[in-house]
Amino acid sequence: MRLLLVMPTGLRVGYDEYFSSSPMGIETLAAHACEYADVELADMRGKGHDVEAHAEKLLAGRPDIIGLSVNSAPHTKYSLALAGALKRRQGDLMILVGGQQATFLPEEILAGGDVDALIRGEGEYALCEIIRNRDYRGIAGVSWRDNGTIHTEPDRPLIDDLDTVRPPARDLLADRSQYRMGAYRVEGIESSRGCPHRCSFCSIRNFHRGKWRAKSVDRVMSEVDYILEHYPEQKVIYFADDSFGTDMRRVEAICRAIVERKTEAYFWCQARADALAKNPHVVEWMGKAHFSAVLMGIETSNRRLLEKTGKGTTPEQVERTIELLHAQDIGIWGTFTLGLPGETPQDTVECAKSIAKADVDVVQITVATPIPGSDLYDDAIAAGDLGDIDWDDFDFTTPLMPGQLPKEEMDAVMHKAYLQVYLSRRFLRSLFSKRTNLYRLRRTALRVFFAWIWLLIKERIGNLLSRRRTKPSDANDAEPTSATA
Ligand code: B12
Repeated sequence: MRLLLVMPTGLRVGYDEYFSSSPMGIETLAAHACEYADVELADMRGKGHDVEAHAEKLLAGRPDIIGLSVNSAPHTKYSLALAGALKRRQGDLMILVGGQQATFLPEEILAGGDVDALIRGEGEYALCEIIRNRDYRGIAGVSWRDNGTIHTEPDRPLIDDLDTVRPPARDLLADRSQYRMGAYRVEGIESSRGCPHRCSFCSIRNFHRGKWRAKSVDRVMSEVDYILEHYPEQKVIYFADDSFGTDMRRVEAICRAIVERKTEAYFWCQARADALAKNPHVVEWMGKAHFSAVLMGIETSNRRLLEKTGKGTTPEQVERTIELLHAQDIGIWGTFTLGLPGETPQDTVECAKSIAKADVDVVQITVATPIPGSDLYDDAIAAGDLGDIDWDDFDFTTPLMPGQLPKEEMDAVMHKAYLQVYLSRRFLRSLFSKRTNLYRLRRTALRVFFAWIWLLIKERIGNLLSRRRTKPSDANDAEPTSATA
């Protein structure tokens, strides 16, 4: 039995070119499935959107089953088109789909008729059962299609002991040079799953049914040791958890264990401001353990809007955390959200302006997007706000909800905010600071920023040229140009 697991390409705006980490979902699935099948992995990110050429390539090894990881909204349209192209070429192929986005859209994904079955939630054990049975019917956690009828098997219980989840089969994607952000080579570790909080814009709570589960410190460290041993190059190890700081005693234990390793590697994680602000001594341990960046959802400076998200953090906690992290020479990758429900056009402009005032080292601004599995999505569907959905528009820069600024205005506000951050005197001066991690991170941010500007310029030029080439009569049939094409 030959199984090919595929990480589809996603955003058309070029994200994959400047930050790509290895697809840990399919690597983890492979580590389990290889007991029952010959497994291969394909990472299609950053390789354009030509589904016909991709299908041709993927079928070269005559797989019996192909599994697609539809992990974010921007993967959806490409994945469904790819499934069609695969099925047309090889009718007896079994096509499976899973992932964060797919889990919440079984009917829509199966309705097209090219995908045979969809695995909701964690995929390790359901996938192994499918391979063993050579059938997807009757397996918990699976939705499948038969003659136009969609069958929904009961939910599969969450994996109780995460230490039983095997480490990702990194060896199956041997060329890891592409997994980097700017100058940093990155390797990820999933040390926990889920998040106990309830932010209106996030889907993780529903994906993991409100539970947060963690691997043991020993188990986490065995993955750290594997990476240190097998990838000796200078690198960042990032914890891909949604909320690494949920148990700060565990964070301290991991940091102590890292310190014992005396490694040169850097560490990144994603954590909330409240957890860090309340535990300064753990932040000190993070400094000792060589953490060089923390991704933190700052969202908005507007207290009313922040409260409405249900996130439960405060602007004061954010400020305190920035001070604590900077004191340890740990950079902050701050993510900000514009267009939150209840935000007026004036609020949007003010929130965008305030981003430059936060002393953050990497800035990521997104537009509030109603992703499936989130409260925003449920509310938007209930209100009939989304109309005909084009998943390519769910790129986190396109306003989709009523009350948000129109695309062109939102783009202008966002671009101005980025310029105000990265060209500010404070930011540029800090590039020469003595705090090594901070200036390294800021230089990387600046490089990524210029790469992004270059992509925007290329996109604009492409749009202009294609408009010129398109006669007015067939303007409606014109394909949107893509920066990655
Ligand atoms: C690390 C990460 C990234 C990394 C790399 C992701 C990657 N695939 O390599 C980076 C930083 C590049 C990234 C980028 C983006 N990400 Co991201 N990312 C994550 C994060 C934090 C961890 C992913 C991970 O490795 N998990 C660990 C593995 C083991 O779990 P998994 O991938 O979910 O796989 C399991 C199941 O889903 C399932 N499964 C998955 N695929 C398949 C396939 C089959 C066949 C089967 C049977 C099962 C199955 O089984 C697996 C094992 O249990 C997740 C949140 C999360 N905790 O998962 C967000 C998340 C997936 N990302 C998200 C988003 C929005 C994005 C971006 C669009 C952000 C942006 N604004 O640009 C981009 C998209 C990039 C693109 N190419 O399109 C959202 C997606 C929500 C949605 N519905 O759209 C998530 C859920 C975070 C969130 N709550 O908002 N991301």
